[in-house]
Amino acid sequence: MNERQKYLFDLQGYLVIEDVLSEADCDLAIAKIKERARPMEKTPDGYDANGTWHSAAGLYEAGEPFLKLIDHPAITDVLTEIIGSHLRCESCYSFVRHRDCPPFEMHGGHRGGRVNFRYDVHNGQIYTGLTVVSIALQNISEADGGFACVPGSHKSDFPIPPEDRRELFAFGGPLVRNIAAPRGAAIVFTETLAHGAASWQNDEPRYGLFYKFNDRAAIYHAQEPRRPSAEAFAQMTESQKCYFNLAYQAFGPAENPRNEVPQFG
Ligand SMILES: O=C(O)CCC(=O)C(=O)O
Repeated sequence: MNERQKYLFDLQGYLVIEDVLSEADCDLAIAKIKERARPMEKTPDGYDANGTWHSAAGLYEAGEPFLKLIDHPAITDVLTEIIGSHLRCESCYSFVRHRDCPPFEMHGGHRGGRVNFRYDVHNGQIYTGLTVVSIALQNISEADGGFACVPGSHKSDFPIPPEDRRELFAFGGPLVRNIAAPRGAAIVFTETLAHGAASWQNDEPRYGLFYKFNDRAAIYHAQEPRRPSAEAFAQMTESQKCYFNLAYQAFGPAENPRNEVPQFG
């Protein structure tokens, strides 16, 4: 993580890393997501999806480019600096959203959430928890909608007052910014940041691709249902397999005391 990245991440709570995937990788990812996408009845907020939200899972089984994003150096260079030296990949999925879809309401936005939702800096070292890597498989402009956040809100010590949420966390409102990203970029953001997704406003659907990372010793999502299949593990390197180990830091079994060798696959 270079000084510019550190400055921007600390200031904003998110960072856009360009040129993570090539054009060909983006095309391949979109083609594989299209094959796997299934309609969702409800959005994560419980809105009627009305045919505008689809999701795709089991992406590791589809091979590249999904596997290389588990430990892509341009991404892990940043994550190991802001989360910790040993990482776990908590989940990987795609949401495909069509024009005029319901939003993904704003969530997060203060650092009082203990291990998974925190943000601090001491002696030049950033400490955060659950972190999202959102891959832009298309060129995304602010007018398109999609990922939106309140830059800087990861440092807030206070939750938003409930009576002010509707006004202050409104998409297009006074605080919330839509974030543009070029094709092939990764948007890295801490879940502690106030963020969500504005309704998509482009005729070409948004093929969102998301990875969630945590310290290997911490956990947010249930692991079992998200663990890659045997078919997926068979395609991974030993280093990639370690990202799916159970959560512990040290004093593990004799053959893996510091959680550095693959536990599954
Ligand atoms: O669709 C998006 O970009 C927002 C994703 C999001 O809110 C999350 O991963 O928690």
